[in-house]
Amino acid sequence: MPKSSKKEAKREIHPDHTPELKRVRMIIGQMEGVEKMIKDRRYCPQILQQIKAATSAMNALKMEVLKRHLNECLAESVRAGDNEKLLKQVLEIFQMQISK
Ligand SMILES: [Cu+2]
Repeated sequence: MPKSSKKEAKREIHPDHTPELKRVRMIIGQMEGVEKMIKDRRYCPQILQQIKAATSAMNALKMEVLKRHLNECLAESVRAGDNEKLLKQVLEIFQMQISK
């Protein structure tokens, strides 16, 4: 995220992502499961399966946060007719997808 964008993000009011906390807690539980499996010296593919499940849950979480951002933040720019801000927001999303 560019420096000016970070400052901008701090000043603005953002959507409530509290509904996503359920998924966050589920992922934490899955990762604690991975930790336990590693400590218990479980069979590698079983650990990989658990990591795969957590990765799927992370992707679902990512989609929910993105969906809310599109439906609320970008929609607000559309309503306000602020095309410059809208383009910045769209570009920011694309940059996140490209840079890993
Ligand atoms: Cu947003």
